[in-house]
Parts: sequence; C-alpha cells; structure tokens
Amino acid sequence: DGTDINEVLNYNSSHQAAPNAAYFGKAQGKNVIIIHLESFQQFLLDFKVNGQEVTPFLNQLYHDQNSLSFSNFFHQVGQGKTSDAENMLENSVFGLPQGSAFTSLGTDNTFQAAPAILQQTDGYSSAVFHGNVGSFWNRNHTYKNLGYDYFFDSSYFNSSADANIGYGLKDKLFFAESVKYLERLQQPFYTKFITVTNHFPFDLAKADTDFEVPDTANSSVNNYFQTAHYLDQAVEEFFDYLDRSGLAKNSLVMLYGDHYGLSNTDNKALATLLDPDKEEWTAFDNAQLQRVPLIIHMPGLKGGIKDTYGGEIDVLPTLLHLLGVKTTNYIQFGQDLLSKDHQQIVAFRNNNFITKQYTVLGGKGAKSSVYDNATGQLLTELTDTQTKAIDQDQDKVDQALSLSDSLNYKNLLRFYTPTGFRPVDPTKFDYLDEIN
Ligand code: GP9
Ligand code: MN
Repeated sequence: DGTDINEVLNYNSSHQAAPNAAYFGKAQGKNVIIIHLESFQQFLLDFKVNGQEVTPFLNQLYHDQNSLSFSNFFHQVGQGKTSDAENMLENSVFGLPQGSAFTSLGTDNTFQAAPAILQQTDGYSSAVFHGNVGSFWNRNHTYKNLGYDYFFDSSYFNSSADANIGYGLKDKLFFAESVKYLERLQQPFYTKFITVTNHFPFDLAKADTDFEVPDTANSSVNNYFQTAHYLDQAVEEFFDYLDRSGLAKNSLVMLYGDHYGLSNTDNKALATLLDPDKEEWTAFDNAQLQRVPLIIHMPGLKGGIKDTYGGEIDVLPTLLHLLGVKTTNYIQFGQDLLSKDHQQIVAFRNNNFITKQYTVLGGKGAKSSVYDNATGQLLTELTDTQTKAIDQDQDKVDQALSLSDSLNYKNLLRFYTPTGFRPVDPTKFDYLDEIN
C-alpha cells in the first residue's frame, strides 16, 4: 500500500533546502575521495598533548583556504556505529533505533544511494577500500544495493600479521596499497576509504609511533591520541600521493569522523586534559563531545570554517549540490549544510537533539532536560514561548526518525523510483562474497 511512501514523500517535499548558488556545481565532474576517519572526534583538531599537536596535518587541512570545514558537525549514529555513519552518508537516511540497517536490511532493501545517483547522472565509477573482511557489517551485500562497482576489502591487501592490527590493515599500509587499485579506476570516480587503526582499544605497534601519550588514569584515553596521530600521518601520506600523481587537481576530498572514539565513561578522564579546572562534568558536556570533523577540500573551493549546526544526515545533499546534482526528486532526510534554508536541528538516534541555542536531552515536555549551549547550564525555568519552540523542534526530530524507520523497515523505496532513476540491479556487481 502506498500510504506510507506518500507520507515520506510529503515530508520530503516539505523540508527541501534550496542549493546555495555560490556552491552549486562548483565540483561538477570532479573525482570524489571520501576519507572515513575511524572514531575521530572534533576535539582532536588543534589539540596538543605534552605541547605536541596530535593531528598536525588535519589541523592544517581544517584551516586551509580551499577547505570547507564545519565546527558544529555531529555524528548521529546508533548501535550500527560505522555502518550507520555510512548509511547516512550514502543515503541521507538514518540508521535504525536498534542494530544496524546494513546488517539487517542491507541484503534485501532498495536504496537510492550516492554511487548509483552519480553513476546515472554523471557516469561516475565507484569503489570502497577497506582493510577488514568484506562481510563485516554485511558490507559485501549492502554495497551492491548501493550501486558500488568495486569493493576492495582485506582480501585485496597484505594479510601478514605484522601488517594488521585491531580491525585490519594498518592505515599507512592501507592507503599505500590502495593506490594500485585506485589508479585503474575510470574517472570521474566516487570512492571511499574506510580507515581502521584509530579504533578502540587504540592499539599500535611500538614501531609505528613515537607519539608521547598523556598519562591519565584511563588507558583508552591515553592511547586514543597515539592512534589519532598515526591516522593523521597516514592521511598526510595519502595526500602526498594525490599531489604527486596529479589526482589532487581534479578531485574533491571529503573527510569525516564516523562517531566517538571515547565513550561517556571515558570522558571524565578526558576532561582532565580538555579542561582541568572544570568542576562538574554533565550530560551536556558528553553531548558536545559528539562533534566530529567534516572537511570538504578541493583546489579552488572557497573555504572557511562554517558554524552551521548539522550532522551526518546532511552530507549527501551537501555533496550532491557541490557536484551539481539536484536533489529534489530523491528522498533524503538531511539538508544541504550550505543552504540558507538548513534548519540546524541535529537529531540523535535516541531522539535527543541539538540546535544553535539548546541541547535537549530526554524527550518531550516535562521529561526533557534543556541546556543552554552558550553557558552549559541546565535551564530549569523555561518561558512558555521557549517550551513551545523546543517542543516543536522535538516533534520535527521525532517525525524525521520515525519516518526514516518506516522507510527502512517497510522497504518503502521499492514503491518510489525518482524520475530518470533506474533501480539498482545488485546482480550486476560480482565482487566476491565467497572469499570471506
Ligand atoms: C570494521 C570497522 C569498525 O570494519 O568499520 O566498525 P565500528 O566498530 O566502528 O562500527
Ligand atoms: Mn567506526
């Protein structure tokens, strides 16, 4: 029955955000290189430990005049962690309230994802590079439904024990070994590099680092800085390759952190480094730490650090508009971060949310804790006008998440094919699932 898809379509047309003319099509026809910075939080940028910058290269990139960077960009993942982040970036649809959409629905659902859209509008080829087994998060099946032409998983890379740590190939080796595959891709390409080394428990071989870690009482906190530093060097080496090869000139590189690396229980130890004088650590502070980087870098792009409040759900429309692709016909829950119409309400998967003014935790009305972003104070007495405005935003958040859940659980995209779009045929892709 078409009722549910119509509800989603109505919602979709009611929250369109028009492209920003200063940016629309500015990256038309460029290669797209997405670098997934595993577990990388925003606070790492410009941060020093023992007087040493943790991520000198990413800091430079963040401030580069050809980088569009975001200072109030949040991850929005649930239990699907990395796969939720990927799901939002590829589809502009939320993950599930429980579990992972890739795992439970990725094999059978219909998607209208970035690789398929770009293939059909501008002839892009597409590939994912990842140094873990292809079956993790059910990627090997899901990527076919997203329309990815190629998936270079761990079976394509060095499998020796000393080349791998934690979830897979060490990031420096991963980028270096990916080049031989990248160079064979037809341009323009849409590619994603999913790093792994900066993942809990943040292990690294002694030979791979000389970074002097801090000495808080929490070893996850301490080690997080050394793997982040290693990831920074890996990204720098990859950028050197992009420059040397000439690819940098005709590529847009987008980097993002997928979710937190340090959990709320680690944050007290982290706080001793971030703000040693702070007396009380609150739920507000935990929420602020869910910021992750989003950096869009391209030669000639008019850069700057934008303070727009947004999240992972907003990336796809932002990127498509930069590439000159109109998004009105696609069902997308996010909005272009560069649009003047962007609503600046960041929904978390548990229905908490953050706006420019407030951090709202715990649900609607009397149940909710409302914090003032400027002071971090819990607002115990709200005016009726404030309550009304906050409740309205909460309704928007609840509606978006619930419609996204219907879309996922009922596989609603099979009932709607955007004009000019051909449904993806997953059997066209033959990267091997039997290898893993
Ligand atoms: C594994 C990697 C980690 O392949 O992407 O996933 P996560 O544990 O961060 O969800
Ligand atoms: Mn992850």
